[in-house]
Amino acid sequence: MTAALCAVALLPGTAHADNPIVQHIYTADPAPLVHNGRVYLYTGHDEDGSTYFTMKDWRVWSSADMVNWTDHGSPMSLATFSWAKQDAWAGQAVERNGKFYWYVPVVNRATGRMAIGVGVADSPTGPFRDAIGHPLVENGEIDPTVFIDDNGQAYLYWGNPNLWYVRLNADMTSYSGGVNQIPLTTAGFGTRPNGGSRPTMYEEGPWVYKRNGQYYNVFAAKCCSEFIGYSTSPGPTGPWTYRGTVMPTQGSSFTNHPGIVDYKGSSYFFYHNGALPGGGGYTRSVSVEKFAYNADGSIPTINMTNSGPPPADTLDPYTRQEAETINWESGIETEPASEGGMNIGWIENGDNVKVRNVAFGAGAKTFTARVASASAGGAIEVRLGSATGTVVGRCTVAGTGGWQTWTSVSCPVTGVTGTQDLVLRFTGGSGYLFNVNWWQFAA
Ligand code: FUB
Repeated sequence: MTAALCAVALLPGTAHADNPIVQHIYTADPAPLVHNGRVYLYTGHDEDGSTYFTMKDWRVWSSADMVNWTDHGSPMSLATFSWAKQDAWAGQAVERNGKFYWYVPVVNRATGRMAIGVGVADSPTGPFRDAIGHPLVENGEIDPTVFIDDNGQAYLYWGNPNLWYVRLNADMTSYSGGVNQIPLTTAGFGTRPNGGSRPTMYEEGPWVYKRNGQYYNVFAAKCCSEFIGYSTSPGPTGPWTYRGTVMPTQGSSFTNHPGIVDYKGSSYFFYHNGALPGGGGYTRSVSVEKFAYNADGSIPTINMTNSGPPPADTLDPYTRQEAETINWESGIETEPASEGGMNIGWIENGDNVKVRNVAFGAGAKTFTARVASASAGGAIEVRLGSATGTVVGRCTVAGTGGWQTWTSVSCPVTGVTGTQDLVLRFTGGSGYLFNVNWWQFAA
């Protein structure tokens, strides 16, 4: 993966790419959630070199600006559900009364069928635990989406090849009224060419939400390859009307998967494709595009881009920033840090991390980084603009005696004003140099 990502950094035209939003692992099946001024993004995780949907854990990321994403690691995995055998596939998280509920499909070891489990946590970044110790619902189908209506009634929808829902109780971990099937009519979900046993466009991956009194079901359509289509309804249980294409079949993955939120006054569409080196149908990556609804509430056609959305905000370098808050990286990996959160590691000579739209204002004078090294260390070059941009500071990192033995290093910086992209470029000898937990500038 590292070698492949070094290659992408060298490709012409990718220098300003913001998509895919994560480059150090493969991610899939995005499910965004806005909470307390941040976007939390829940994803699956395609294993390197996978030749099937070989997925063992889920991942959480967050952003305050839609261009720099913080890696929160893996707070939920197959091991969270003692009854789960395999296939950590597409889910969605929602907040209710200060708790976070994450609905996911996994294979039930006892039955060999796909079932929906629910994890619960006190924080959007977990850790998540199995809320009920058994499947919430099981009928062999996948891809739960959860939605809480204005009157407090919550719904869980899921399904492939059918489409189902239950009315969740206020505890979010039980339901009333049985399992209901949504009729897949061609009026509701479009007509599939040569559909056979699947006459409508609906395939999988529903994403249900409400906007201006209208209910939307955005879903992966047709197969294979999929496109993203959508239907609307005056109520949460239908009748649905097919409204057409959101995202055409694009990218080198035969699946796609939608997630939509409004954030800081704009609308964002999350999806996945095979855009990373080594990427494809089983090695996917999540990307995001900004869009605006049409005046009548319809969704415009959204195309995949390498550039992604413009920044929704600036990043403050005078507060502590996690090293794993990244716009684009080359060569690094991440891991849990002994001081909490994650750190970046596996850093070799020339690896670098870019952070976009950093508001330095009148001027920064000092750069500080929290570092650890079981080797001889190296140096952090503080650069502006790009990995080949002006070097405005250079911090030496000595060995600390361990990859989790942390110390802080500081160095002066000059000419760091205004709002700029920041690149931390790591230099040293051969092998792994050091880890970085966080960094901060002082004015
Ligand atoms: O990621 C595994 C499966 O692929 C998901 O559950 C589907 O939505 C498709 O993206």
